[in-house]
Amino acid sequence: MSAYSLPDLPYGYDALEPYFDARTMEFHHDQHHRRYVDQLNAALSASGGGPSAGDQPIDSLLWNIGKVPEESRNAVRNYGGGHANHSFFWTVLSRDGGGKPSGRLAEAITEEFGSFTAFRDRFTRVATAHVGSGWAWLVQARRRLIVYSLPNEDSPLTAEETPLLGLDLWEHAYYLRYPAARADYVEAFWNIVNWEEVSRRFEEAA
Ligand code: MN3
Repeated sequence: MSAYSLPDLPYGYDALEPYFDARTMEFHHDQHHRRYVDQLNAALSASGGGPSAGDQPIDSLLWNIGKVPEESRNAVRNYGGGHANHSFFWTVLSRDGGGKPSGRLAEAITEEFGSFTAFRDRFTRVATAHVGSGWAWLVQARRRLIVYSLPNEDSPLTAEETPLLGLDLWEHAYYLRYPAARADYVEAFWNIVNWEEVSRRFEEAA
């Protein structure tokens, strides 16, 4: 069994300033994300994750979580989820982000939610109202777009749903810059959403 590894951030720690601050990004990637990778590898080498754990991409391990032996399924859900969610998160953020999606994704959002603004309001409400740690998600499932939140590091992939956009709602993601004010963090997030990457994922899932 080979091991999972921490991907590099696709930009510098300070790339998302002033919306996401450099200290939070460094801590979030180098400490939190690394810990999920280490804990996942430790759990898999202790109890085994099935013959192909470690050799298949983390996203497919989660998609097929039913095939993971029961004794390591919780570790895969939590630590594997943490690894997949953070790896995903870094890619849907960009200093050149913000604004609105275009093309087929924009059409699908309008069709599902009525307008881009209605979608953004819904996602913002879900993210702000979520109690405790977790993530807000826009997913593609059975050819529909759905917005919801999940607790802890649960990944939409374990329900065979494809994440298109996600926002980390754990306090470690925002408390340095936005102490106890998640709503300000969610508002800042819209300025750095990498819609090009979200569109690419939508096209791939469609
Ligand atoms: Mn996090």
